[in-house]
Order: sequence, then structure tokens, then C-alpha cells
Amino acid sequence: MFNEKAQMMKLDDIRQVQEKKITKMMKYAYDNVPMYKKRFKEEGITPKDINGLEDVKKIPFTVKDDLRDHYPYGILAVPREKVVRFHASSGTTGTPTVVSYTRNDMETWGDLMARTYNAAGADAGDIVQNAYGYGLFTGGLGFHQGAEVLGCSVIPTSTGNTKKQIKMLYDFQTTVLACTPSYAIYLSEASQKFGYDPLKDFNLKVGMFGAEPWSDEARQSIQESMGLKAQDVYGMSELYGPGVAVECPEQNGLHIWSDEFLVETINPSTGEVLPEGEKGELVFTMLSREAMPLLRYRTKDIAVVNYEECECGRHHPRIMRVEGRSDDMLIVGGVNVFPSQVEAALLETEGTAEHYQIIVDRDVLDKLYVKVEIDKDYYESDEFDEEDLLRNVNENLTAILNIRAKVELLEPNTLPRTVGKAKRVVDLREEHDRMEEM
Ligand code: DLL
Repeated sequence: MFNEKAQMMKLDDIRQVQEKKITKMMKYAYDNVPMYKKRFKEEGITPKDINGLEDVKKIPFTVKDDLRDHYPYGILAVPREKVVRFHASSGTTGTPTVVSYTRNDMETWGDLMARTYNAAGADAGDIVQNAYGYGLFTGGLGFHQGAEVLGCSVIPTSTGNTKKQIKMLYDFQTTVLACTPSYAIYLSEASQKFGYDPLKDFNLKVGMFGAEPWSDEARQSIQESMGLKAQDVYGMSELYGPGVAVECPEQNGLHIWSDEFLVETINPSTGEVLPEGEKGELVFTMLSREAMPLLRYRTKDIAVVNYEECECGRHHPRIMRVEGRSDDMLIVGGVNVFPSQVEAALLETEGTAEHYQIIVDRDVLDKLYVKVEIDKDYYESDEFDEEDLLRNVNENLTAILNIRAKVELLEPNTLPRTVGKAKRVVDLREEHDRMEEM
């Protein structure tokens, strides 16, 4: 097992490491990041007031805008010359969020990523095809480095060129596929189109899928069509990138590498810290980031954290699947809905494919508007009955999510496919605003 000591730490040991690192980190951030010194002073505290985990809640939150305000070099705690790498996330609002890494940070991230592969079921000697985008996005280089640290043979295909991607899955007999879950679905569909049977022709063992929310139903479908174990990987550029949390083969929550990341769950509206086990926004403190310390960083991701020991023997607390971002949450007829829940309800319905879009058209939604593709095999079979399918989709959405919906069924292969993160929600309000301005 790679870095067994860290992977298998007992909860008490994790807490001890956290206590030790948090005290050190507070002083480091205070001494080296003017923004944090100012914040501490505003709150009337100094690092001496933080004497352990209990005191963490005294520290103010850090938010994405804090990073944007420090464009281009980000919140640097070291001279720029010590930075060996920058990454950035484009975001939707213009100014990119830049993150930076020292040589030590790269080492920590490499170790976290190697653990991540290993805990998911990959090992030294595996053939890793890395179809995450290489570049400013942390997915490509993060998965690349981790595979090298673990001792795998990496094929850096990056995104796109689906035909070549599939040929390499076959020619190299790739054992580990790393990409977004939506691209995995596309790859499976396209493999069949190009005449391959993934179950017979490929040699896949594990899929390292993340960077976007996906449902258990989508997991089942990928596992069945590609013949691999589809593992969920969570991370974000601000927190190094991928490698914050990963599923073990139990597939029952994503272990947060808690010797490096301290997690809290808060009420997103009030900022109040919630008791263990309650659903809320995840907030992370990085325990040893050198270039860019982040204290109590608000992710906007909504999830439940489970602190019980896992069947696999790991004690690192588990994120019980990220439902989505508070930004993406829709309120339909007063009910809170995440796109991933809509996905789950759609895939529960036999006859629909994994490709769907949610159309948003007004501030207050009284109905959900969903476009979903019909499953190709069902569409071509004698049993195909459009009215019946429509009724079933509607019934499932109402039964599972308790919302009313307007559903449009689309022929197979009509919605755009993406090589990276899928765009599930199409917001027509922005378009209307533009039209009105004209
Ligand atoms: O998506 C880093 C990453 C790359 C993670 C590859 C996993 C695999 P960002 O582009 O900064 O970084 O986006 C981070 O994506 O706050 C979540 O909202 C979402 N996200 C990431 N992983 C998951 C996941 C990378 N497994 C944002 N489930 C995060 C649900 C996820 N959402």
C-alpha cells in the first residue's frame, strides 16, 4: 500500500496531527500573509488565541473573491521566486482564480494524488490513461504527477480526440482511466460506435472520475458498460486540485485526507458550524500549504461528512457524495433541487440515456424544465413507446424529488457531448437579459 501510515491513520492520530499542524499554520499564515494578519487584527485575535481545533471557529472565513482580489499571483506567503507552478480556474465571472505551489507543495500534492489512486484501487505498475485537460486546469497535471509518484505508466492523452483516445484504450490495454464522469459516459458510447466492445476489448480496472457532480445511477451505468470500478474523486484548484478526497473500493463516501485538510460543515446562509453528520457547505483549512495558505475556505459545495470508521479500515472522514454547489441549486416550487438529483431520478427511469439538460428560465421556478435523450437501444427496439416513457419520467421526478416537471424527450445523440465538465444547467435568463438590452 502506498504511504500506508498516512492512509490508515487512526482518528485519534489524525486529530493529533491536525492539532499540531493547525497551531503552526495559524502562525505561518499570520506572519506571512498580510491579508490574514489584517483579518486576525480585525477580529481582535492573534495566533496565540488558536490553541487547537476547538479555536478554529474564531478565524474568519476565506472566500473565492479573496483570491480574485489577489490576481495575478494569489495569496502568496513566500517570495514569488519560490513558486514552481501556477494553476488557475477560469470561473464564470471573468478574473481567474490563480493558485500557486512551492516545491514542497508539489511534493505534498504528489503524495496526496498517489494515495488517491491507491485508495481507489490503482497500484504501481498500472497503465494510466489521463484524459483530464492538461494546462491551467489542475486535473491533467495533478493526475499525471500522482500516477508517476505511485509508479504507474502514464499515457498523457489529455482531453479530446475521442477516436484516438479509444484506440489507445485498446492498443495500450489501459488499466486505469482518469477523466470526468461525463466524458467516461461519452467514451463508452463512442467505443461502441467505433466497433469496440469495452467489456471484451479493453482491460480497464479502475476509473478515477471527478471534477463534477454525478449520481450513483451514472456510476452503475459506467461500471456496467466499461467493466471497471468507477471511483469518485473530489478536489478543487484552490485546495491543490484533485486529491482532497477519494472513494475506497467500498464506494461508500469519499475519504478526506484529513492529515492535510481540516474539514468543517457550515450552514451556508448563516455561517454557523453544524454538528457532525449534518448536511451543509464544506469548509476546508489546508494544514501545510506553503505558497498559498487557505484558512477556512468556503467551497460552496454541499455535502454530509461521516466520521465513522469505514469498512475498509480507514478512519479519514468521508464526504457522502457532493450533491452540487450551492450556486447550482435550483428552487423548484419551493423545493431545493440539485442537478445531480435530477440525474438520479432520470436514470432510475428505464429508457432514458445519461444525457440531459436542465433549462432555467425564470427566477422563481414553479416547474422544472428538463430535456433528456432517449436510450439508443430502447429507441431502436420494438418496445419503444414515447408516451409511456414520458409518463414514467414525470412520475419518477415527482415521486423521487417531489417536484413538477416539463419533460422533453430527445432522440439519441442530440445533446452536445463534452470532453471536460458537462454543462447541465442552461440558463436562459442571461440570454433574455441580453435581448432586452439590445
Ligand atoms: O475540478 C479539481 C478536480 C479535477 C477534481 C479532477 C477531481 C478530478 P475546479 O475546476 O477548481 O477543480 O472545480 C472544483 O468542482 O468545488 C466542486 O463543485 C466540483 N467537483 C470537483 N470534484 C467533484 C466531485 C477540480 N467528485 C469544483 N463531485 C468543486 C462533485 C465535484 N463535484
